[in-house]
Amino acid sequence: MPRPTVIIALLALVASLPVGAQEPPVLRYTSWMLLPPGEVSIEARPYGMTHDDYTYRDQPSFSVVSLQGENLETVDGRLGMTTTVVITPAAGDLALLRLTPGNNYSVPRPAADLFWYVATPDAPLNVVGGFPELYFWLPPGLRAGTVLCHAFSVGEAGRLVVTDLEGSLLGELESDFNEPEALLFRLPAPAPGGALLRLDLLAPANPDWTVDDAKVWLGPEIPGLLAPTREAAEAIPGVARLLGIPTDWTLLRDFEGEHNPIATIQWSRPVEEGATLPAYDVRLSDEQSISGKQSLRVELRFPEGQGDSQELKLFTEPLDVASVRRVRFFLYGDGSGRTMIVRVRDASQEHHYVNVGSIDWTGWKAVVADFARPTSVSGGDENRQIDGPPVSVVVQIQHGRANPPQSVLYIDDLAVEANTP
Ligand SMILES: [Ca+2]
Ligand SMILES: [Ca+2]
Ligand SMILES: [Ca+2]
Repeated sequence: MPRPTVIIALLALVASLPVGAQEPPVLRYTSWMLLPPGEVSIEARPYGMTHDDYTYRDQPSFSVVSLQGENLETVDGRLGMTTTVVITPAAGDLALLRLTPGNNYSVPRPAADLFWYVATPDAPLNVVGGFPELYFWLPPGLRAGTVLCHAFSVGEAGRLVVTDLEGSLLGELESDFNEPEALLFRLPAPAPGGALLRLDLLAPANPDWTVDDAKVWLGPEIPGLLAPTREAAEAIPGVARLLGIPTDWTLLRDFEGEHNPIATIQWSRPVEEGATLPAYDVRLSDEQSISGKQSLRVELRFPEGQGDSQELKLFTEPLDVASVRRVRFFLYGDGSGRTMIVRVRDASQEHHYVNVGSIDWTGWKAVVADFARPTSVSGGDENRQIDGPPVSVVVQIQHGRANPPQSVLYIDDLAVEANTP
């Protein structure tokens, strides 16, 4: 029998091993993975194993879902046991695995060499205790990007860190993340083929905080896949194309220099001659930026308590663009809750509108408008295609009774994805 000192030394060694290189992320609630056919062993770990204060009886279950959204199989796990789920070749080259351990934990270990955790705004990674090493791919044409985290319990927090593969720090954010918050990271130089980057969610330095439950997702400018290895991250561009995730963006305007590409500014409802309010101020500014040193600063002011609905429309100058599938820009939000519409006016004066929701965040975040699914189309040649060149992009910012009387927003890096047949 080994002497107790040997056992203690062994335990100390195990405890000092870096968590993560060997230990996959621990998942909770609902998380998704993307993976090829093969076996996945999934440990259903009871919450009570790490928290002796409570036991959840939630039944863990795991579902194989095709890329078309069809539920192919659901397997129930057993708490404290490991279940093997087999994804058959009939599921396709890639399938989704939905893990729903409820309030308990699941630890999936795929046999495949290449697989990915889904981390999108709609399907965030629900991870427990953080993770030390996952990889993602930033598409070409981007000098910056965002990673978001939400750890709603007070005191449950984390430190998001983005580095390049050489270990250079590109961005870091420690927060309680009681509300969703974005880490903005920047590349030192453009990466023509895109960039492979590393993401860690680590224990916070603040001694009053711990890393426990956290939702993590990538900004909409980034394919929402987190890879456990560099090799799996290198495969993301191909996987993204297969899934129809946009990766080929053309940067149109970066709002640098002297020339303001906003050619026309209009209110949707007439404003009296000489009226001091509502008012706007739209100009290039060096107060905030995604690229370079400048962005477009947009200030709106309304009379206090003014309830009339109003809308400010910002038209770009004509842009030399032949076709548009998606429009993307970065918006520095102010949490005002104002709603926004992105419109494209084509060469025939046909107007394509996409409602992109409300500005419910603070700081930089990408806004993506998908014109394959427009909210409405009107006028022009009525062929429901965006026919250029030229086209103009119109950003429409709406004001209503519930919104605060003043907003300052910033817009940077307007880009489009062409409509490839
Ligand atoms: Ca928190
Ligand atoms: Ca800029
Ligand atoms: Ca048209």
